[in-house]
Amino acid sequence: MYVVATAGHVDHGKSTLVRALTGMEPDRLAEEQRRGLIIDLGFAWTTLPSGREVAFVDVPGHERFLGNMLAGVGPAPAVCFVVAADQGWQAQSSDHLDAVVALGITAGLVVITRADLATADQLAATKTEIESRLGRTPLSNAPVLAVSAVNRTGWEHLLNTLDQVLAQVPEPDPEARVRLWIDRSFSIRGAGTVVTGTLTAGTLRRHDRLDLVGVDGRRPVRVRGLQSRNESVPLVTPHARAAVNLREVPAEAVHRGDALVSPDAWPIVIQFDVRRTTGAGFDDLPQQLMVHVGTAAVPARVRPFDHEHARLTLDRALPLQVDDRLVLRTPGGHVVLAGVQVLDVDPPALRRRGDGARRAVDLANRPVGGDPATEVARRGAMRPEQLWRFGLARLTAPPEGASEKDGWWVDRAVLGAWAASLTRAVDRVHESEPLSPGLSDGAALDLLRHEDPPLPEAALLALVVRAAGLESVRGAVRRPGRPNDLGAAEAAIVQLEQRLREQPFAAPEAEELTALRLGPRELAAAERAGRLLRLDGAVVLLPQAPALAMRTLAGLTQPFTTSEARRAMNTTRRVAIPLLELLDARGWTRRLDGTLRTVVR
Ligand SMILES: Nc1nc2c(ncn2[C@@H]2O[C@H](COP(=O)(O)OP(=O)(O)O)[C@@H](O)[C@H]2O)c(=O)[nH]1
Ligand SMILES: [Mg+2]
Repeated sequence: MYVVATAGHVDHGKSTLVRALTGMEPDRLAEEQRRGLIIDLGFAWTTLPSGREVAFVDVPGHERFLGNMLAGVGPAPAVCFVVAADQGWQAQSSDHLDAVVALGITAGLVVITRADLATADQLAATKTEIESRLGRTPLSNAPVLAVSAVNRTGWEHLLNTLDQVLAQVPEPDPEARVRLWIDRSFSIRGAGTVVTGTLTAGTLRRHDRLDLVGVDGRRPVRVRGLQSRNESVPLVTPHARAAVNLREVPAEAVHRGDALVSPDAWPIVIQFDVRRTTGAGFDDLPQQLMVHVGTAAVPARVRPFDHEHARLTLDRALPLQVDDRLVLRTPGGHVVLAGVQVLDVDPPALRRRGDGARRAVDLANRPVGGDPATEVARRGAMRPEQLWRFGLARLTAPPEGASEKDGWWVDRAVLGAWAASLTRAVDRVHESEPLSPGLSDGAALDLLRHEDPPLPEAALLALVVRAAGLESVRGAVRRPGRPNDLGAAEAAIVQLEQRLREQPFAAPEAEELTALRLGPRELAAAERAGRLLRLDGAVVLLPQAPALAMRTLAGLTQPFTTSEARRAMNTTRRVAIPLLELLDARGWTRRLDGTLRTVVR
């Protein structure tokens, strides 16, 4: 199936043409039929003599309904531009052409209608005007033909031309991820919520799980049933008009401008950078605008970088990708101000003075379709899926300057810089704290997260450690080959350990520690390494001392005095008191009064 949107000034014969082509009534609302003016979108379809199926999205021509017109044309792959022979080019002919050009639609035809109402001169003048208006647009090669929908003159030529134009519309990709911009939502008794839209890529299947991206963010939904051309179908392939019956969501919760997307396949974007493609430059645009994309219309703030480039911040997030075409319009205004193309859906924060100007240069140098190498270099490391999500060319190998490592595409220069920075920090630690096991993983991550670019994910630390030729042992990054001991203090600690194993409660006096060159720093390092236990900072014992003390104390008559305990352990009050207090604190002994304790059993 092919999908064509109409465009053109009000009362030029768009709806009549669609009706004559399809035999269906595109003007849906009773009010519209009464007023003879369509204000919203109409839908109709037919099969051309060639067998080609075509659906029409009929749009309103009145300037007040430009928003609805944009929602109809936004997702359409081709356009049928209508101009009345007897009235010639009019104001909304220009507005609609601006919109079509801004949306980047290049496939289409121009139908001069109401030919029966025009003189030969009027017809010729209308044709000349159309050709000059289209001259400098991407539609300059679109065929222009005249018909009467009333007496069907030029009809066969119209059908053939439509057929040829559609044959040239690029084949859509049925394997692509889905993004169905919703144009209607209603509920049907017995079926529940039904939404409709133009499927331009990807395949919709019954029972599919999708994400609904709407005003309230993203929510998972399930496809209960599908219809195309009013018939139930198990799947819908592009291009097509699709009606999707959804589970898990009430009709009132879905609106035009919401989108059904493949789960986790799209960046849901609030802020992005764009390049102007048509219309006014950013120096001449207001800072508050209406952004139209797909069927959505969302207020946005503009931060211009230069005449051609700007950052847009939306009032709500939308599923967008690189190269999407957007229309900018004043809020409540009836004209298209400019067309823009999305360049970056994950732009860097602007912090310092001059960042905006630098960004303008970056964006100006960006090739159409994006540049994966720049994207990877800017972040240091990316998963290739992320690049695809942004809508960048689907590379199967890392771009120049990057390598594949553990499922990441890593920029070699950035990895080198991260590794160098980590090495410097580790060396600083080894130098200033020779007894420490190295730079803790937490400190290493903190360091790399403050680099430019920052390390994007903690899981990448191992990669940087490896690239730096360092090693990570028990939560610390260090130079490999460093002895697994306390360095210069090791021999003294071993000596002390040996003595304490023979006399577990004979804590060394200050002079002995000085002789062994064990100062507070070395003792603290030994304690951190689980080799010694310090009580009150000065009493140094083995970590096993409390357990050994318990064995001795359990052999005493209960309860016991501090002196009895001291004698049994063959030690001094300096050691016995803090040791007994530690046992109390651990709940291994209990204090009965000022002098008596008992072992807790
Ligand atoms: N004589 C004649 N009238 C036409 C033709 N096409 C449309 N009209 C009339 O023009 C008016 C506007 O047509 P309509 O399709 O509603 O225009 P739209 O606003 O562009 O959709 C209606 O009164 C139609 O009957 C045509 O080919 N010949
Ligand atoms: Mg109409």
